[in-house]
Amino acid sequence: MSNSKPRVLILGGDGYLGWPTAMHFSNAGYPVAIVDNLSKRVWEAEFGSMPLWHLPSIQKRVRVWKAGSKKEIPVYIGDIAHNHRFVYKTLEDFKPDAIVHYAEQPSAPYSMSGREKAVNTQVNNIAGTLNILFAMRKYVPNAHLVKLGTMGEYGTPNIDIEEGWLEIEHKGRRERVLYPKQAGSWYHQSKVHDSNNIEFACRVWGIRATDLNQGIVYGIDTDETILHPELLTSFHYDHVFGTALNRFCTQAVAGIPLTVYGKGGQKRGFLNIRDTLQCIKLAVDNPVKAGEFRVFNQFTEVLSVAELAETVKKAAQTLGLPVTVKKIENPRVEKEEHYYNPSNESLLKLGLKPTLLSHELIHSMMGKIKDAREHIEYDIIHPTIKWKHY
Ligand code: USQ
Repeated sequence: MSNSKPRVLILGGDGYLGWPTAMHFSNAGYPVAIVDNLSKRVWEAEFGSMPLWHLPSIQKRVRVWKAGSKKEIPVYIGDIAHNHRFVYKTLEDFKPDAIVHYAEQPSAPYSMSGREKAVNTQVNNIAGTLNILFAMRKYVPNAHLVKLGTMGEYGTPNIDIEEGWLEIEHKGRRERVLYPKQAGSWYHQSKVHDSNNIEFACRVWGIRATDLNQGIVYGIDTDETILHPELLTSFHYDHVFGTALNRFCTQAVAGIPLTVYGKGGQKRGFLNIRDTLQCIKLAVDNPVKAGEFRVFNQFTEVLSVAELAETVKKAAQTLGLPVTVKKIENPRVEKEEHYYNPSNESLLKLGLKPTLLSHELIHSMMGKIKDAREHIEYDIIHPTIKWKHY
């Protein structure tokens, strides 16, 4: 690679993580472009699950970014899953050195809400990734794919979770295999299938790829979103797209009990949105060699859902907010008490400096949520999508 900064293409650049990632690279002087088909905005509308605050269009946000930073972020609007010609044309035109791939349907409940949504999720995610792989082979065979996978691909096995690969000994012989997957939703399964397909493309075509098995992201602000009110990113607290901590902080501000599903002993890896940006940058700055399928587990701390709720409750109480935690019937099929010991050494070795969950951080999130309090819709908080139909 030459001395100049790699050209970074962000797929899903209109999303919660894609937009802050695009600004982060742009701020650091990397040539950046965004690809998005705006479908997340449609999926939200299907459930009436709108973000807590109005999100300016992606075109508006790149204009605001340019006005402040004097840096351009071209936007390619198109569908990577259903229009391979669009993908080919975009890669031929922008010639990325790194492709950061967030352009997927990200919600487990969405994917579990019926046949149509399960099929949409898997077609969108798996076909989109396949089209990217074919386009890379044809136009940018040396580019590095940085793909967002999920910790949920592994499930919660009763053995330690390694980073993507497992050394096994079977009947006296040894092999390095992809770590066995026990995903917990059609969405998480789509990421498993993506990982298998990407590993195959690396093995057969010599593609370079890093699969980032990310935990549950929380947070609102990054160094770039705070530069202007219209550079903000999306924030969900609803039962379809809202994730645990973002939901709990909103519930605390709304004055309703925190919705712990089942016993709350479900353990997960969590990370702050700022750390997502650090991790992506570390992956892009440290590319893999041709043919390598590298997997990093991307989270900074492990907490149970009950511990998470207690942390939010205590932080809220120091602000004088009386918060209660309510264990409600679990709409999902998942272990509620289990062993969980995933490794996350690789990104730490590359230099990741974790931003750990603190009362200060929760207070800062609650401050932002409080400012938008009148937009909270109580009807979209309680979970109605069940993994099993009784
Ligand atoms: N949970 C509650 N109460 C709630 C919401 C969730 O107890 O109000 C529990 C769930 O039952 C689950 C855990 O919290 O055990 C996590 O749920 P979540 O909705 O925060 O996250 P999840 O569905 O696993 O998916 C999210 C993102 C997904 C990403 C994944 C990372 O939506 O895109 O891949 O986190 S991970 O969980 O590590 O697989």
